[in-house]
Amino acid sequence: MKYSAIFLAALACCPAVQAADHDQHQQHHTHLTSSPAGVMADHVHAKGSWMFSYTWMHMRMDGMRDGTSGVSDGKVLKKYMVTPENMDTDMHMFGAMYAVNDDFTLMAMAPWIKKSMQHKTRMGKRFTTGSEGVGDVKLSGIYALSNRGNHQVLVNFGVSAPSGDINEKDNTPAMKNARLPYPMQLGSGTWDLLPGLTWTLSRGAHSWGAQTQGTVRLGDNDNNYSFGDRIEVSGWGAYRFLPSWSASLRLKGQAWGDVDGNDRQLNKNVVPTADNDLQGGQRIDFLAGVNFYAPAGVFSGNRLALEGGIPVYENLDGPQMSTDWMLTANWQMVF
Ligand SMILES: [Cu+2]
Repeated sequence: MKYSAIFLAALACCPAVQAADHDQHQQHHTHLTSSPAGVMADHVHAKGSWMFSYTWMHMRMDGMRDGTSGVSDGKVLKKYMVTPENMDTDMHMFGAMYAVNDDFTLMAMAPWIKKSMQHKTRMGKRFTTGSEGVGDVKLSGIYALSNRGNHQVLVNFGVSAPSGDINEKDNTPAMKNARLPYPMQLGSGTWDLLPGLTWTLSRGAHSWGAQTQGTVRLGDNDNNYSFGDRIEVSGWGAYRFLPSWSASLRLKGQAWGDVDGNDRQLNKNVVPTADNDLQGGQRIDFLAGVNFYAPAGVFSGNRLALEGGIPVYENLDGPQMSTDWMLTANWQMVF
């Protein structure tokens, strides 16, 4: 009682504290975090509240790599008939979150994916293949082991359903309607487990977070293979430089395995993307982002976030396509 009286007295006479309290109240009310745009499932919501989100992700891949060094087209074409030159991936992800109670939030995510890959043949001819459609739908639960406003420890567990197509086809110079190689498919074809752990801390205008997430494939898909398991570890810091704006820096490391088994409609001697043993790797990305929170009023509860990054380390079972840069834009709306 005594402390709260002192606190109230301080509130009444100090505009700075009032502002800070208002800020905290607003953030608490809306549960919009200062985590970067590319970080998902990093928070829980207050009982009964909903969040809807839309995320657009773009990834550009350019050139080939074996281990940590680049490999020229010419070198790849000495062994293979075809080499990929570059690839663009766009993902439009629609998400919904619902808080069953203050410590447990459900999350669903449905992606629409578009991929395009440009190739060069040994004869010097160029061609492009594409795929587009629904990806794997993910359902998860996020449970707060510790949930004290400015400090949270969350455990995530989810499943990824095989809703994305693994029979994508397109025309190549050698064949009409050819089965596209592993990186061009839209889903894994398997049910996957998605365990994760998230830690976040905020102190005034500063906030920090760390997250690890796994993807564990269950069994083989209908085309006789499974994608490699994946682990991601991410750490970030953010700073609120204006009441409605924050900026973030993040390092994200990930490792993923080769394809286990192989799609019998693919010929691994033609192009390296069709070789199940040339799919695994490790990568560390450096990312910078900015978040905007709509001030109180009609748009209160809305957050817009943008994050872009480049790899600073890449080690691939190659020759395999090398990542050039990535960009994520995200809109969140809390009710
Ligand atoms: Cu949310």
